[in-house]
Order: sequence, then structure tokens, then C-alpha cells
Amino acid sequence: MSERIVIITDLHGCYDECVSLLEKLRFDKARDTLVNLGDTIDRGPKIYEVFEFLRGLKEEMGDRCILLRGNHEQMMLDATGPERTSREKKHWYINSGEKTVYAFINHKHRIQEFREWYLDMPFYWEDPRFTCVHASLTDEDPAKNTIETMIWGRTTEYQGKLIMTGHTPYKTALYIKGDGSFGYLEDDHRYNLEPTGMMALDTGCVFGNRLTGIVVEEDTFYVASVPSTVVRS
Ligand SMILES: [Mn+2]
Repeated sequence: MSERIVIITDLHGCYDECVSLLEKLRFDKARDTLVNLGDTIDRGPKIYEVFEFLRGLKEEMGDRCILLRGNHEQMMLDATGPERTSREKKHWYINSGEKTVYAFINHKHRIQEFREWYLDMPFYWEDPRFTCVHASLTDEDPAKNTIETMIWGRTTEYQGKLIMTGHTPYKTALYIKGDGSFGYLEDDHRYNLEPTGMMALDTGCVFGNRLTGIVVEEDTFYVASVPSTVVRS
């Protein structure tokens, strides 16, 4: 079996780029596994479209579509829940939550529907070769990390079992070894998977740079990216 795992992250409403990236990666929803590392909403131009797209994929793909929570989903869940405080609401709004609220206003699926749907989404996903998490881990056993670390963490000193991460944008995708050394990952080049360290896959699409994805096949992987169409004001 040569199953392909396609991993994307930090879409932040960049729907057009998401579609062209998946095309470039020859993503096949009938066969591949898709992992989205979170931060689907806030900041970008087509938040609602991304939601609809991922919801459709999840419906069709079931367990082969893994949608993780990022700090932005968590802020949304906290700010729109029944127990919400004005502090949680403010926290989300200063992190661009308003953009998501507006994106949902004119659509038939209200934000509460998105909320209920996303409440089922996990903080991490484990493969025998690596673990997927939005931001970082400090202990290689994901269950031993705080939610704060998993969705907000910015450490680059991780040396445990390989993790796939987003959250912190870099100019290109990186492999970070955890001892201070790192390597740039070139598009369309096949690499061997490392057993430890972290892959940083957020390349700041919503900030005008690029959207990057990775395809893992057996013990190898390659990354590919598409340019952002977001014009920064
Ligand atoms: Mn994030």
C-alpha cells in the first residue's frame, strides 16, 4: 500500500490558493488522507468558502479527512460558546474574529453551525511516522502537552518524534532539527522523512506569501506551494 497523506495548514480563508494547491498536489479525495493543521478561519478573504469546502470534504472522506484545531478555531469556539465571557470575545476580535463573523452573516449556515461542527475536531493526530499538531509539542507524547502548547506554542527546540506543524509563518517550509539547525525545504524535491524534529509548513499565505502543502508517501515526502493572491492593504 502506498497511501498518500496530504497535509495543509493555516488557510485563514485563502480558498482560491487552497484549491490550486490541492490541484498541484494532485490531491485525490477518493484515495488520499487529508490533514488540515488548523487556522482555517480569520484574517483572509474567503473564510466561508473554506468552511463549506472542508465540510464537504469531511462529509465525503470521513476518517480520511482530519481537521485539527488551531488557536483561531479555539478562540472562535470560546468566543461563541454558551459560557462565553466578554474577555474571550474581545480576545478573538483583536485576532481578526470579526472577519469570520462577517463572513458568516450573509450565508445560510450560521456561525453556530460551524461551532458545533468544529467542536468534534481534535488537537492532534498521530501516524506511526509522525504527529500532526497546529503549533508545537514539548513532549513527544501529545497527551502530555497542554492545549496552550499545542495551539499557541512557538518552540523550535523540539527533538522528539517528528511533528508536522503550522502556526508560525516562515518564508519557505522548514525542517527544524531542534538543536538550532534547520533546512529549507525546496518545492517538488523528494526528501526522506526524518524520525525526529519538526516540519514547519505555514508559509504565511494570508500575509501575502505562499500556501504550502506536503505529501507523505511511505518514508518520503515532498512539499509544493502556490503564490498568495491576498493583496495586503
Ligand atoms: Mn495559529
